[in-house]
Amino acid sequence: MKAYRDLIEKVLETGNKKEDRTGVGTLSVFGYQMRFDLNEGFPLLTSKRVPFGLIKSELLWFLRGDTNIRYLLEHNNHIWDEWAFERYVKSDRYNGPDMTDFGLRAPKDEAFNAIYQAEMKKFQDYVLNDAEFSKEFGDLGDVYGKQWRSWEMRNGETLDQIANVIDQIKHNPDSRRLIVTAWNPEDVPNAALPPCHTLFQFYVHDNKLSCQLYQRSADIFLGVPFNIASYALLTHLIARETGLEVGEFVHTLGDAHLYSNHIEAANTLLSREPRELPQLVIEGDALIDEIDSASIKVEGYQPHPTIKAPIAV
Ligand code: DHF
Ligand code: TMP
Repeated sequence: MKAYRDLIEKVLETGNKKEDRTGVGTLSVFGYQMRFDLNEGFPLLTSKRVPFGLIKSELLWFLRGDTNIRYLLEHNNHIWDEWAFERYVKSDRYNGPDMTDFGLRAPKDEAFNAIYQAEMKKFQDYVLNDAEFSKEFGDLGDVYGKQWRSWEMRNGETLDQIANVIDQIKHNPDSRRLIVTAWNPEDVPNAALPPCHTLFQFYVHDNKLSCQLYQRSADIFLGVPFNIASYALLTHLIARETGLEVGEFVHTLGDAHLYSNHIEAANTLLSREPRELPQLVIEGDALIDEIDSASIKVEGYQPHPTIKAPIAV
């Protein structure tokens, strides 16, 4: 995972000071590429603990074609809560205390944070227990699950990009068109957060499956460790289903940024000695559409402790 450390160093040394949508501010570079040989171990960061369980349930959620956080909440996964909550508090239905800029205010204002946490808890309970509410406010709109599994076509039908790419990898492995895109310009305005991991391509050589991702926007400290492990896992799952070994994961970044309130955390991470990578184990032979979280494990993961950092909303 030296590639990841190099990225942090590069941004700390040469990053441009840049304001951003969230109001937090970043150090950012434009255009960067990392390569991970998936035969050298599973690329889950060891310099801080990265919660692999959350990565699995998020990927299985995408693969189900689901866009509603209800499934994530049922699996104790809260990584998308803020973006569903934001839509709710901006809607006519919300009549609680003012939540303007909750993401910026909560870390700085203890009294506000208590009120925000209480509202967020209520929101989560509604999404989990009230089907009608969940349908309306648990949904993130036209995000990954929809674009991957049921892209809307002009003729009114839907297109399953994942099933198609698996079929093409099996029957036409030399194809240069093994692409899945989450970026649907028409749907961008109707996504709680326009897709960050935008487009990926597969490549088959020597019986090995490689994957390259173009990520338009990359939160280096929080999002990127998840994104690397998630696409590494996806590559393993698709290799398994198409009878191939795994090759490389190539991670190409557009705006790669370190939020200004993550710099200290990033330096802590750099001060730590990297450890041996874990191994991925997938039990049984269930295919992508039936596989459950329990049959996917990492073994030998002995990371340094968690480093907490606030997420920019
Ligand atoms: N917004 C921003 N600003 N950065 C992101 O990385 C991001 N990622 C999203 C949605 N919006 C985003 C989806 N993925 C965490 C990691 C990935 C992710 C969302 C959140 C995160 O907070 N990770 C914490 C642990 C969280 C937990 O245990 O619940 C971490 O320390 O890795
Ligand atoms: P943006 O839409 O203004 O680019 O903000 C999205 C933020 O979320 C940005 O910091 C990148 C980050 N992000 C990731 O790094 N990885 C992800 O998987 C997701 C969903 C978001």
